[in-house]
Amino acid sequence: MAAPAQNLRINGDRLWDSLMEMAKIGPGVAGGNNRQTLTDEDAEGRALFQKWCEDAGCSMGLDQMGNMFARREGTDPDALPVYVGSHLDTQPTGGKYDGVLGVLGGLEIIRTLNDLGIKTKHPIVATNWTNEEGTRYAPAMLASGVFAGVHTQDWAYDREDAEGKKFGDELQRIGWRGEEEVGGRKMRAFFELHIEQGPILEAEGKDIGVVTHGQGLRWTEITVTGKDAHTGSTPMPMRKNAGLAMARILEKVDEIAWSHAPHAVGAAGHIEVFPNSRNVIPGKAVFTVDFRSPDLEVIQDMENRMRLAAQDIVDEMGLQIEFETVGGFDPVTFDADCVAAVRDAAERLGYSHTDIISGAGHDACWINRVAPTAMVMCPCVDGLSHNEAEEISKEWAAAGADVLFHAVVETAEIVE
Ligand code: HGY
Ligand code: MN
Ligand code: MN
Repeated sequence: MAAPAQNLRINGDRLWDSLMEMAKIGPGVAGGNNRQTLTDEDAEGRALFQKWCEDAGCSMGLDQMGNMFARREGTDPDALPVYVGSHLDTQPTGGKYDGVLGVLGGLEIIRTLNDLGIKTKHPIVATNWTNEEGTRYAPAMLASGVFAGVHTQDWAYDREDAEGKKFGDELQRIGWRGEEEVGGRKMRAFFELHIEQGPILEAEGKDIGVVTHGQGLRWTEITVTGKDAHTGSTPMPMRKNAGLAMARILEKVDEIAWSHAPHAVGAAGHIEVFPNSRNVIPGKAVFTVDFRSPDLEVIQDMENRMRLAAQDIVDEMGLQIEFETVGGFDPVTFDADCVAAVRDAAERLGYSHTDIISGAGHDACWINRVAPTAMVMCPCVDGLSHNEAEEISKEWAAAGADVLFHAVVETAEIVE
């Protein structure tokens, strides 16, 4: 396949302006974003993305999970399209670039092809996957998971948020539930541009991460039940303190992750105690343990040891415990040809690059099950993400989008 000419680049200023424009929707309180899935802010961001795509001459497809597919026609309408995208939903205290860079990077490819009057054989489809973050509705990557056949749509529709609102009802309420069956689309390939969300690329002075693998993940929601009681008048030996049990279990989670240093990680980001009153010993604690590693056996070892340790802790304290797996996927190996297209593009464009394993989960991890898939990463400042202070440079954004452009267009085959 003919590669785009070396000097072909996207319009970095236009990409940056679009990022800043999208960041105005669902602003956080400290310069980032709170545009959680299926909120009115998510709906507003979707509408802006749709307008931009239609302004770029795309037709918009929308499936029953709210996944958005902006199609730029190729010269061969029967050729399998090349998909490129990520997610517009954010964490509650999210940054301006996590996910958004990948969606708007895909749109920028289409805008640049229009500017240059370049035709491709294969159509190109810029994509927004619903609910990648999994914060409001667990698990993460929910809609790309339904698309890839990992979850049923009915199960996804029944997922509830903290207020008991169901995913399917909220998708209907914001007006972004399409008619199209989920998962019917066949892809020639899928590419996703994403910020690294870790420190490696910046520390090594590399512009581009060529993502060869994604580490696996396990989310286990744990409910510990003790007994609400007065924090003042209840003698220590009589207490059934669920909060204390949670603290001891989380110490074990940390110890177990460290035992598999340097690649394994473990923590709990979701932590609740009930009734959460200053003078009541918590009778219940609910928290989600997040274990990750590039090695499936390590993930399984961490999970098994954590469950045994947690059971010992609650048995010794006379409390009850329940475990529920609420998310997870095995380590991912991306498609060698797509990965090579990314690496060759970085080389051709003269960007410094290194192979990297993704620490975070991405929609690409599920789409890799149904289409040849690869990812491009750019650095982020101090490796910080899932924090409103998340920051990248305009140059990093442009470099990542340039490499994405070359990999996508080479795969979509330019028609001279
Ligand atoms: O959890 C993750 O890795 C992703 O950011 N949703
Ligand atoms: Mn993301
Ligand atoms: Mn994220």
